[in-house]
Amino acid sequence: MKTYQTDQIRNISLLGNSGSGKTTFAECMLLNGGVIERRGSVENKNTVSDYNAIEHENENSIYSTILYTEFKGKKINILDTPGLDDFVGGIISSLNPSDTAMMLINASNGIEVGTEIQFRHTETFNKSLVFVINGLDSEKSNFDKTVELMKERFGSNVVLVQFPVNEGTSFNAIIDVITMKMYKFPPAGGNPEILDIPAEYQERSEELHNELVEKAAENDDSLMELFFENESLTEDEMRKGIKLGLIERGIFPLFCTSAKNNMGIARVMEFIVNAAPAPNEIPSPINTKGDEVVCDTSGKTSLFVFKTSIEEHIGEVNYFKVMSGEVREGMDLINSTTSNKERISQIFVSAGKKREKVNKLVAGDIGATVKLKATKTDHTLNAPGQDWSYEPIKFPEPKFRTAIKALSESDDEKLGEAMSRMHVEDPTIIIEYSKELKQIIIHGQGEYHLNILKWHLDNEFKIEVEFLAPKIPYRETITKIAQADYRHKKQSGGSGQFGEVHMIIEPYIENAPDPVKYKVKGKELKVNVRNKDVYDMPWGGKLVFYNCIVGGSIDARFLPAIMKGLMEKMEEGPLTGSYARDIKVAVYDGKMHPVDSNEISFKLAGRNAFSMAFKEAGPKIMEPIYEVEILVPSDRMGDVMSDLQGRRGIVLGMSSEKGFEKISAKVPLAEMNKYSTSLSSLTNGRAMYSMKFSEYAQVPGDLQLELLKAYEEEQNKE
Ligand SMILES: Nc1nc2c(ncn2[C@@H]2O[C@H](COP(=O)(O)OP(=O)(O)OP(=O)(O)O)[C@@H](O)[C@H]2O)c(=O)[nH]1
Ligand SMILES: [Mg+2]
Repeated sequence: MKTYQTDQIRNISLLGNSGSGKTTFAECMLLNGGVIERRGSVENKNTVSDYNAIEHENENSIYSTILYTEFKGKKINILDTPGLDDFVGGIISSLNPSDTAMMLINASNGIEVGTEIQFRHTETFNKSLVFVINGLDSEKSNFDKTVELMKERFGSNVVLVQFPVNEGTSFNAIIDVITMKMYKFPPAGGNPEILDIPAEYQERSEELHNELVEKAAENDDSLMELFFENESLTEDEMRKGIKLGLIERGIFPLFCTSAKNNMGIARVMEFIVNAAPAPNEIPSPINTKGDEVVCDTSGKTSLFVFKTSIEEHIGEVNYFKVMSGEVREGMDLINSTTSNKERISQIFVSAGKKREKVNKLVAGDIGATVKLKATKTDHTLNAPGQDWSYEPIKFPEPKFRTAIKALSESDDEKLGEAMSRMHVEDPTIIIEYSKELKQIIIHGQGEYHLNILKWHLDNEFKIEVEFLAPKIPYRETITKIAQADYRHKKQSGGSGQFGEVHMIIEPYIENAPDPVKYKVKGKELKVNVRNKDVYDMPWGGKLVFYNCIVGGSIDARFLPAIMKGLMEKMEEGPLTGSYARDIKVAVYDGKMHPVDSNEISFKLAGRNAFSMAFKEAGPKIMEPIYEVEILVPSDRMGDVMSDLQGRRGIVLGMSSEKGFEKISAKVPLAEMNKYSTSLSSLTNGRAMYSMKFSEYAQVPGDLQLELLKAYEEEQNKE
């Protein structure tokens, strides 16, 4: 392949709800560019994208796939993304290197939840956006309705470049109001006949042409002047205005296709090479030092790795965008994260699993390399002497978690390796080795997402695992003052043990004064704080320890042991073995034995006195509460609301948001297990949600009893 210059490159990510036709569309782009000779299909499991076995099995994209095609002297890098929100990692990591997002909309279904979610991602990443209404050959296709909904939802920036002729099962032509021509396709699709617009469509074409001209002129004063002067713009002037509008997200041009029949894709590709921005025409990225990185081949070499996959027989494949300068085969670059020198021994352009070697790639281009020592997604490779790096790709918060366990313990290590490998390929899979819950928890974007992980473990790594309900990271605390004393005594032959601790505990309240006296069992007890230590618990909250020992009843050298005993119980709370927090402990008296008192005695005495006092101090279990935001179509609002109430959810607010109802609520984590699956079935997959930790709150009394009972049963089992 020849080396394409920056202005000859277009980086396009294909977005759209699952089933909108992205992979099929990409296949047409490769055929039209001569990268393949025959089109495969998703049904026949032989498309260039979707080459993973699991994608064949599920007949939908699960990973993003990097492809390229060559068209009219330009190179189009294509990032085919998975439409399902479970695989949002592939969408976000593809938006990063792309300069223009192309959103496919299914002509029969109109705006779907995936359309909505991904439109928001293009807003977040400020990407130029082109719309394509695909599937105009379908029986249920409804172009006008879809356009109406799009203008309602995405506003007046949606501007038609084309409209279909003979929409439905006999769809075979498109009218384009930039070129003011009709494109009539042969039954097998492919190259159209370019004809004059038939009289019956003239009026509509003129109308739409003027609308587009006006919109194009809006983006540049000199074009506006030309427009006022000539009451129109030439095709090239229109393209210039549209490009400026695209860069500003001031215009969302809309095209018409049937990817299944390869109708209209070549015209879209023509638009992309003529009017979509090249990598050096979009705003320059800012590196972490705050410098603008200009997309210029004469600049210093800097590559950003936006995706890493692990391929059999090859190992890690790092996909990168050349942010500045050029990369040549054999070059040594420095990884600004690891400071390692990395030899770029080979450079590839890839179309699915097909890889073609190239000698060099210039600024703005996308490529892949292999056999690097320790380079991962989000890493930057620079020419020696330069230490740029770029903001890491921001993936959404996880919204589904499960515990995982290898069926056979001998697989534990293999499981760890396999999972960290999957995290490298998909950073939205987060593995947590929870010491607290004594579980391995995997966090992901949905049940389907984690079932794919399980599929890989079963089929590729041959590790049998089971998913278990993840435990809830409860917290324990107290609500009132309690006193306890405990004598630990073991004096039956050999070295004895003896230690006695008297303590008072009370809830920790911010800025409350140190204790002076307590009322315990009706009697007043004065304490004299000799020393105070405040500990921030690693899991949140405080522990305050007061040494109020008088008269040397406990030697100072045993206080750290008492503290150790306390900490053990703070780590494994007396109620359910959960972390405890926000407690003040005053040790005010005790007893020692001249011979038998030692550290272990006082650790145990401290620990048990604390447990006893804890159980008398109005102990409470706290549960994590999450803020949940749900976007749901209004016709399903009632179902979602009552389901939330059934999950002890407290609705904080509701608002209409562009065709969706937005519900904000606070829901206990314990009630959110498998929520993505329930929400999807409640709304036919037409809702989306996000959740993030909010605070801890006391569990209801009946639940506390249940948890205590369950813990007791567990203890008895051990
Ligand atoms: N009738 C019709 N079917 C189409 C068209 N484009 C795609 N399809 C079919 O729609 C189904 C989904 O197509 P894909 O290309 O896999 O859709 P996708 O957007 O990649 O879906 P995900 O990978 O799940 O995000 C397949 O059965 C295609 O054959 C079209 O233009 N017309
Ligand atoms: Mg696909």
